[in-house]
Amino acid sequence: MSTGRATGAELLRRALVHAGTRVMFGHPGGAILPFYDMLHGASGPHHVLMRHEQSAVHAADGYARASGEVGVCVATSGPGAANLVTGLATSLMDGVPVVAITGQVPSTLMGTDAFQETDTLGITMPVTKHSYLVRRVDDIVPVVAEAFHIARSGRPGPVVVDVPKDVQFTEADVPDELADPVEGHRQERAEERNEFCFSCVDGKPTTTGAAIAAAVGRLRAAERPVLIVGRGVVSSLTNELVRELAEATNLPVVTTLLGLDAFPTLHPQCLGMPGMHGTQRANQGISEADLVIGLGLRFDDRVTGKVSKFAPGAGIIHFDIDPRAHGRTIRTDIAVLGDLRQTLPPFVRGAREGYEVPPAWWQRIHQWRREAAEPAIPMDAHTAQAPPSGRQVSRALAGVVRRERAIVVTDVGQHQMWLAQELANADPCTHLTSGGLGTMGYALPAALGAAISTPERAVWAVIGDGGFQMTLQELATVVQEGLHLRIAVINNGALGMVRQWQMRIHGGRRVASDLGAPDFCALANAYRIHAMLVDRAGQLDEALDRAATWPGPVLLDVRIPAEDEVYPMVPSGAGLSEMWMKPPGEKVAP
Ligand SMILES: Cc1ncc(C[n+]2csc(CCOP(=O)(O)OP(=O)(O)O)c2C)c(N)n1
Ligand SMILES: [Mg+2]
Repeated sequence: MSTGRATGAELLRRALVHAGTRVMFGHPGGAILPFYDMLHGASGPHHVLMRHEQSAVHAADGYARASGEVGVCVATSGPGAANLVTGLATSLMDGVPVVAITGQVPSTLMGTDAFQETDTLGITMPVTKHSYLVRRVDDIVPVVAEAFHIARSGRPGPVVVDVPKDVQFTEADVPDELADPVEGHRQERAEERNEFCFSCVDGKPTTTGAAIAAAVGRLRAAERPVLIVGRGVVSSLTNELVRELAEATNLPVVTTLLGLDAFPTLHPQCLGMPGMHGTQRANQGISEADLVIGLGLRFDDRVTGKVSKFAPGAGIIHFDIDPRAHGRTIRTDIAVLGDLRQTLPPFVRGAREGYEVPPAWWQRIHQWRREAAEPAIPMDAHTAQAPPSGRQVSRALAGVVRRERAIVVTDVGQHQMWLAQELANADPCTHLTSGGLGTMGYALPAALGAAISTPERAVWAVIGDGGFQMTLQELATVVQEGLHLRIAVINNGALGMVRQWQMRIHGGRRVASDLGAPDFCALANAYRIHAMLVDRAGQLDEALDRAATWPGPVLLDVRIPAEDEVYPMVPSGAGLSEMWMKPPGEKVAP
């Protein structure tokens, strides 16, 4: 039985609607035009015309991170599909659910080097959870359903669905299931179960229940435990459980870059970010711990520093849904495999029965906190006339973001690290950044996607002058969609993070890291966006307040000195306890 006939292109549109897609981000072209034709006069999904396909994936990624739903993007064959690659890799690294629809040349021309033909399946397979080439029109509906399932189940990630043009034109029966009501992405994800998981204790496979019991036992014996939380906590919506665990046991909590919104930054138990630009108390805490419990993180090299010096005296317990993450970078004593929504509750129940972190451990941590306390930044008539420092700007931005309970999306570089160090977030899904791939150009399109998915929240995009110049064409999309985005370009006239490495690690030899700068205000004005120049510290607060209340998109060109550097810093190859608190050679504060 069927509910009529439709072309493959129309089936594709209906399958997306059926999967809960309200918005998709794309850029058209010949091989995907039958699909675009079906959008003419259709009730949905709403299509946002991005100015570059890389931005389309980043926008879908920002949409997904801010809302917890699957982000959808669309591109044509050949150059369109190839432009998706960086965005797909970004989403894969950070475990973000995205479905990308691509047009392909007609089946009869495939393999002939046809106009705009690329092997999309081959190119995208290594940067996705899965890629499909749909050869038969009857496969469109089930493949789209499966693609959404793969994108959001397990460790979420991107999936590509490549549809040749002739398949889009072919007519077929409309399957009955498209008549069913749509449940919405978030709900379906919450109902998933991980019933067949196997875990490991001291290298021996065991059931997840036994591993959790062993983990509780290790915690009870711990004198200097540290909890590290990552993005898995945010994407599994277990923030509250983590807070319950921490508060019931008084555990110190370290939050990775992608876990900064997994636990309230200003909570007295929060030690901040670990790793290359982490806090002293987080890195020192890990280095002296006798037990590290990781929840939903990958222990990547930016977090661990030199692996042999990572938590040298600690047992490691690692909860993660992705079996590949266990033991990949560091030795793991207890690997608990599964969704945190299932594995965390029994662990929390066991942990809260009679265990509390010994006071001596907190005394040690408080000592580091006092040692590294950042002094308030003085502001007098003289300093008010000088350009603000990177830290000053980040602190002010963190303040406005906190007051507004805004979503903040950062790009990649020094500004990203300063803001991560200053962030004062309380809510999940409010700090978006490209952590794993470190993709410059991410912030503007991702912020655009977040603004569309979460209209009830203010959205700030904080972007370096280098990264901004990689995707700034999306200012046009911001205006076309009428989004009230607040954009702060942290302008040091340099590829600041590269410059810092050249200054500190490559003997001060600067090559290809000085940018100069165009007039970003004039550029914003060309897109009909209101813009303000901030080149004196005394202007900062007022400019941020005006931006926060401006009734439309607004851009701040914030000039900071190119010489500003991010500290603490763990130089590559060093252990976490060997961090530099100040530029090497300068006197370190006692
Ligand atoms: C697409 C891409 N190319 C190159 C890099 C390497 N990289 C990391 S940080 C950085 C400099 C970023 O400069 P800017 O955007 O101005 O930020 P800043 O560090 O100055 O705050 C570069 C080139 C990258 N992360 N991504
Ligand atoms: Mg810069």
